[in-house]
Amino acid sequence: MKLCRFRSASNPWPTPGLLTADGALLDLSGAGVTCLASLLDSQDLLERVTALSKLPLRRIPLSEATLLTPVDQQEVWAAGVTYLRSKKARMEESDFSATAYDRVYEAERPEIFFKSYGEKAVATGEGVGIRADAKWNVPEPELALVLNSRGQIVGYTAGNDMSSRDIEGENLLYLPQAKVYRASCALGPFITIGATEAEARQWSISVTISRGGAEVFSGQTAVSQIKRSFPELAGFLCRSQEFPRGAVLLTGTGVVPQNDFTLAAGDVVRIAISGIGELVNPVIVV
Ligand code: DO4
Ligand code: MG
Repeated sequence: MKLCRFRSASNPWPTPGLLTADGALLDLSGAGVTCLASLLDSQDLLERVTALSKLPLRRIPLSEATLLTPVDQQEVWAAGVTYLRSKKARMEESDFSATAYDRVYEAERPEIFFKSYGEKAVATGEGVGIRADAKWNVPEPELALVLNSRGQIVGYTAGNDMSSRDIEGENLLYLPQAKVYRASCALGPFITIGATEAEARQWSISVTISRGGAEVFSGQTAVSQIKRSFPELAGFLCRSQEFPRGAVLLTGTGVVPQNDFTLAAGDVVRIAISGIGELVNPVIVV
């Protein structure tokens, strides 16, 4: 089952929705659900959403809805160097930091960094940013774990952990600047609930980048290639930490364009995760 937040012509407020089998959105606000994060916090989420799906709620054709990010006020964090491909790419971009990436890939403790406030993340259709002071910019297509306020993984969404590779490569201490800036995080469009980790590990992640209508990069990976288990990543995020509104954890990238590739303003990045849907964003300079 897939949850989202959307706006429609008849309702300009962010509204929680459930995607139906025939591709419409059920307006969950008609059943008193006004906040997706609160719904995700339900003790028995699957049972609750199944019950909601049977109610005679208003249906909005997907083509008439504007999909928003599927997060409210959750913090967004990101794990890094969880795929061999990511470790290799980081080691290539920086002699200076190469051993740090090598070590963290093997270490018990994963790399985890703060990425965005939920309200700053951008939705499908909105611009993702490349920094005006960076020369080497790439998207990072990632599966994102959605956690409730009890630290339980309750769903999955797609994410783009936009990165400035020249800034990151210059000095590891510049990582927050390479990763956290305006429109550096895209999320959505749906949160898939009810899938086990084993099922999610069957999914594929693909990214295509087009420029002036022509494809300039495409790549693919499999969720099964993530080195660490989902509870391991979520467990480290929640150590000595609390998320009263829940959290989102990007799980790292397994697709990195060749080293001579950089994004340009006007490019369109399409990230598709087989169990979730497609996140599409034009690139803007910020
Ligand atoms: O340490 C750099 C960031 C790693 C990352 O974002 C990833 O592997 O996806
Ligand atoms: Mg990343």
